[in-house]
Amino acid sequence: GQQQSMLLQSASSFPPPKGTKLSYGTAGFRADASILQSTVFRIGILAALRSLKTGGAVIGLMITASHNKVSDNGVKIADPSGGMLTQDWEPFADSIANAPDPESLIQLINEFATKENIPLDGAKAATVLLGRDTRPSGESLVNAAKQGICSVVGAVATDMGILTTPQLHWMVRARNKGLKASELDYFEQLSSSFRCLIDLIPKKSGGDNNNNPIGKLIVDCANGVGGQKLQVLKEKLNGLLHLEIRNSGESGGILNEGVGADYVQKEKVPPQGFGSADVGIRCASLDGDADRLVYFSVISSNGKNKINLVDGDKILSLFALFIKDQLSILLSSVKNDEYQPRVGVVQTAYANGASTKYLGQLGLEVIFTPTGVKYLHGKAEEYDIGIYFEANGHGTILFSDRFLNWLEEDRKNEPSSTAKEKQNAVKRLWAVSRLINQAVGDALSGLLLVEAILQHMGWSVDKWNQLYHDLPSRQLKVKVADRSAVVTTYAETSVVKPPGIQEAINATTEKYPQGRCFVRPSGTEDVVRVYAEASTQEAADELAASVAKLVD
Ligand code: 16G
Ligand code: ZN
Repeated sequence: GQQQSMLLQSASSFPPPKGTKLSYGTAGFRADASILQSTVFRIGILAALRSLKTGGAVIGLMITASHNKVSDNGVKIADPSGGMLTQDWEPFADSIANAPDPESLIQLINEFATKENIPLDGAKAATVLLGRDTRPSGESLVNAAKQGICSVVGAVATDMGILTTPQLHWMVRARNKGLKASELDYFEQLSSSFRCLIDLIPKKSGGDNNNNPIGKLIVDCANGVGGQKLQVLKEKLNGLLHLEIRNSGESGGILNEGVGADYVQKEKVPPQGFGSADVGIRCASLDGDADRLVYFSVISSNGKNKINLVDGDKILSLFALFIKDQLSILLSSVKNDEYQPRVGVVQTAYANGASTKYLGQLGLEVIFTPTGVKYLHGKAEEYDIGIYFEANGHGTILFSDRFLNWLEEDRKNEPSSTAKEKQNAVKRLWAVSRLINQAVGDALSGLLLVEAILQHMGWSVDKWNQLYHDLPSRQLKVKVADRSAVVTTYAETSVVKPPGIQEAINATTEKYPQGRCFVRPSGTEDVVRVYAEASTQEAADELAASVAKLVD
């Protein structure tokens, strides 16, 4: 009927690229932007179907290739919760992206719709929100997505323009919860909850808290979308945050080239535009779509500029420490048989061993999952307060409804005689739950939470960095013919295939004090990655190099 001819007609305008097989991967489809028109068009169709399948819930479609080079682009889907697309739809995403012609595409869609009971009669409405980062290819790819969405009868595409990835996820989540969900609402919620945390900082006797005691922050925005959005927040915060924005992309730098969180974390060097004049100042880097955040400070040694890196593990540790402190204030008078919120901290094998040890010493439960936000997020959801971070700077804090309801009750029923500090702890946790983006890791909301906690503690970046000392580590990548030949288990810490490799890795690792090493196939590139950790940098380098030879 009408539906079939609409699909057939629009699909013919988006022929798939010849000779490339695309895969949805850890973070959606990514490739050179020039070959993505057809893929994005088809994922537009998928997004509309996903909305129909979920009873008309709002779905997000984001055009970005994050920290990859400016000529790349990509597409990924946000589910109704604001989280990543459910994994059981990934095979469908793969198969429609690779369908060779319109006829086979439509056949796949019909089969899937039947199997999943998706009504294709146009009787139901579907809504997809679209966002894109600052890549020049974004606009035409958004148009391809719109055409895909609109070729499903009853589906409506709403273009939200240029956004950070986490903003789009936040909006999807808010829309589906019936909350205020515009970009302005996002900025309002972040800035008001930040303000609230600052207002709750215990006043030192005699002093006042208004002149931020920890000095300015300089932010490298990767020449991407984070720059313009951070500028808005800065204006809203009107002096509460002493902030200098660099690499905003507005004065000519190239997206992700020698800048951004991925570059800084992997290369352990200052980004472009940072140098010896910045020594001692607190600095941060966002990635190209502002869903990753790392901090650093510039150090000068023998005339060369290096950095002290404060990575995702340390952001996680700061958050965990703060949450734990506030909870213990709150729970100090709670009887044992009352509700005891469970806190879980989620990491991957890339987490520095020293961070895992530190978190354990705080008495927190630490859990490991494979790399990729969908795994960490899913695990964190199992707790009343789930805190997750990848070392690369992607992470957030999730609060269960049960916990937030309990907090709200507690807040209402707290007798006025209760110690003021306990009331304040309630308010702080409440503010954190509003400041942090619970849909997905968000560099902007994470940055504000770091800044609020550092001000609360009165800590410099160096003081924070000394929570524990990172073990020296090394990452390498090995180009291989077929990365899927390497299969891992136990949250990627152990190789099951090819046989014999894990034994060899173990034998090599044993030779190094505090040695730890694992290999895993990348989810985003045609490589196998090697990670090694040991008591000295030389040892970590050597261990990584020896193990790289084993997989070559
Ligand atoms: C993607 C993932 C990130 C992961 C990285 C690993 C999302 C949104 N992003 O960027 O979490 O750390 O891939 O890349 O899931 P790799 O598999 O190439 O090492
Ligand atoms: Zn990113």
